[in-house]
Amino acid sequence: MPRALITGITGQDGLYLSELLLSKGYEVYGLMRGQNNPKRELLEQLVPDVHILTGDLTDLASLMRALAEARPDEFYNLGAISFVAYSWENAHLTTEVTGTGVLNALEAVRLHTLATGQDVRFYQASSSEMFGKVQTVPQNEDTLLWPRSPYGVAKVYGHYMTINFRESYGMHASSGVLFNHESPRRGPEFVTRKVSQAVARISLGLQDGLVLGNLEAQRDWGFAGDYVEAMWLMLQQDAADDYVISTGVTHTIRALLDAAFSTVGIDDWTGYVTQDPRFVRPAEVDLLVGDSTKARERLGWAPKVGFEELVRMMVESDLAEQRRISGRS
Ligand code: NAP
Ligand code: F7E
Repeated sequence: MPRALITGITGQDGLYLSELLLSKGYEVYGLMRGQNNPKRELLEQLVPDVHILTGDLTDLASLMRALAEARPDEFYNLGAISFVAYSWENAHLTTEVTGTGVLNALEAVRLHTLATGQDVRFYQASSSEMFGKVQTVPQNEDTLLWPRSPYGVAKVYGHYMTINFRESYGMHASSGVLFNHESPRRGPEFVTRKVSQAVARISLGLQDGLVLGNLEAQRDWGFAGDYVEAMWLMLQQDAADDYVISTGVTHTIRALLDAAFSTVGIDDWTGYVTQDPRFVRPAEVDLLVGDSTKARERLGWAPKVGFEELVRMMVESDLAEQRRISGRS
């Protein structure tokens, strides 16, 4: 039975990846931080077969302990401070967790292999935010990186450190440059879930309107369930490498609003949405659209869920949740 250790187990991707690996017969271990993590209950409810270990990406010894206990064949480093807007206000902390945390994870794996002789394949959760002020459209594995946020800068560090460990120590370390991927499990601070939750509440008469920032930004949004499959595929290859994972189709926030409001029968949303500079970022990533030709040709990976279906899935899930919470039909 193969064994996997996942950091960021309580996050959106950690949940989907653990379900995927459990369905493939893996023994799954998940690293959870904090002495009383509020997400523990949900984790135990959704994936009761995951073995929970405590630890933190900023604490090398805790990672070493987790590795000694899990003895994984595969290590998926999904843990990060992942909210871009927050990273300007907490730049140093973001650097420590999202950037230096990758070095800690790589070092822990390298030292574990030296001590035990066990080879561990490593996955790093890199991000399209690294492309930032995009130098080509669409973006692929050769596009120059030009991050626009402390989060993006930290991810660039982790990305190059992963490549460096592969080249310096021959580690099977792969980096997935994933474009935005969403789901009903997306945190409510991200724009897709903020919109799907608000649209559900507005249609049930629980909320009057929605306040957003920049409506012109464009994102290449896919479904998280599809993207974790790409992570797993990368670690099944003979040689480690880097891959862009995306749908190749981009939409504005306005198009997201069109799709979400139309799900509840509202064609003109302008009366519900206002803009506030509070949600506008100091530097924006205007146009993200990925080219996943390499992943398609070498991994045989392609996204299954399209934009409209994804948005409908999220709004319908939030409608069900809001009906349950409020008792309204
Ligand atoms: P998420 O829902 O925000 O989950 C982040 C996870 O990291 C949570 O489990 C969180 O734990 C954990 N974490 C935070 N600080 C930590 C620390 N100091 N030590 C250990 N773990 C820590 O993010 P996601 O959407 O699942 O994304 C997974 C990974 O992919 C992240 O690295 C993200 O940056 C990257 N990524 C995401 C996307 C996307 O569109 N979703 C795209 C590209 C790359 P708590 O629950 O305790 O906070
Ligand atoms: O913003 C605009 C905002 O916060 C998307 C993370 O998973 O994907 C995610 O980062 C866009 C931006 O995601 C609001 O300005 C407008 O242009 O949903 P988001 P993100 O910043 O793209 C990447 C790939 C990651 O790696 C990250 O970890 O939407 N926007 N108005 C808004 N965004 C938010 N959050 N809230 C608004 O009110």
